[in-house]
Amino acid sequence: MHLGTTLTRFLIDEQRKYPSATGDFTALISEIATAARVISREVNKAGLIDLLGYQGNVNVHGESVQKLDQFANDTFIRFLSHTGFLAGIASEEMENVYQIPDPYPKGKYIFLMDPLDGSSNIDVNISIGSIFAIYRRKSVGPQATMEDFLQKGREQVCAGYIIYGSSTMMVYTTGYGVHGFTLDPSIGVFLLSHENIKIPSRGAIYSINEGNEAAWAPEVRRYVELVKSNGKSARYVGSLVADFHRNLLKGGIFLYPADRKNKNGKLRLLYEASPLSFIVEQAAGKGTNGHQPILDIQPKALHQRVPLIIGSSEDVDEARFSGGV
Ligand code: P6P
Repeated sequence: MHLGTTLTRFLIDEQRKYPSATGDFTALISEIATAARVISREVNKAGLIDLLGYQGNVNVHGESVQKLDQFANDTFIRFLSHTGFLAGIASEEMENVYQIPDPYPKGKYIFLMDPLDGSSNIDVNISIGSIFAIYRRKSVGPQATMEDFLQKGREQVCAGYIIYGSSTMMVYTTGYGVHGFTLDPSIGVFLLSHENIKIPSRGAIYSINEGNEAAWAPEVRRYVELVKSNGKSARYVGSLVADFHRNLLKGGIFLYPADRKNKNGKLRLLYEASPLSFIVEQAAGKGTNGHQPILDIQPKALHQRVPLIIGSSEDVDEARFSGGV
């Protein structure tokens, strides 16, 4: 495939390549990309909010101004509800599952998302991102059930993220490799910029919040000392998608382990760790909780947290932790 191909053309060609692929993904991913463009526009002008006369939650025109993560959540729902491919949506921004309302048809997939991760970084102009995962539903009734959402990450049929940074990029996999598309804002189209991404088997970067060192388990402290003695560089922006994306392209390891403050780590299993682990495994990397592949963990609750060690395969193999803190 030629770099610069549009996302739509790429999806159509992928659909032709894999007879098992249905047009559902082509339509779903296209709608996700549309939602991403709308969110990107809002994120990019967020810094101007004050200059544009937004006071609190109301702008100069009397229109309500939502927090950007709520806006992102509602934008994905607005663009995906009507497609007829989804039966329900779960989100970090919503305590409970969102059931696709009538009159929209209920589809055979369910969608999970962190609609805008790291949104606290917006006002300091650090890259942030949206993360999503798609599964086939297991239930057959009129509404999606919790069983549909509490599936192992290994069951994902699609996972991706959008990073709103110096450029807006969408990276996704449907199990046939990882592909990256960069938004050309002048024409509002995502263009293939990174085909079949593979993460180096070992990297020169480690990413962890060293401010938590006092709360780490001794085995985590020993590992971090090891990587420092091996000359790895510390890179940590405190925005999961930005840290993950950099390490995916350059190689390296990101760690948010369990510690005495966060017994199960801080990051969420279903809509952060699992989709990024599906992507990184498709890119020949690994994602674990320190001793088990993330994708093999049986979820027990929608918003459960999990320790996350993710990145270059050889680096993740070295970072094995029992989980005791
Ligand atoms: P800490 C952002 O708030 C976030 O959820 C992730 O994007 C990021 O990786 C992590 O938290 C940073 O957490 O505790 O290092 O500030």
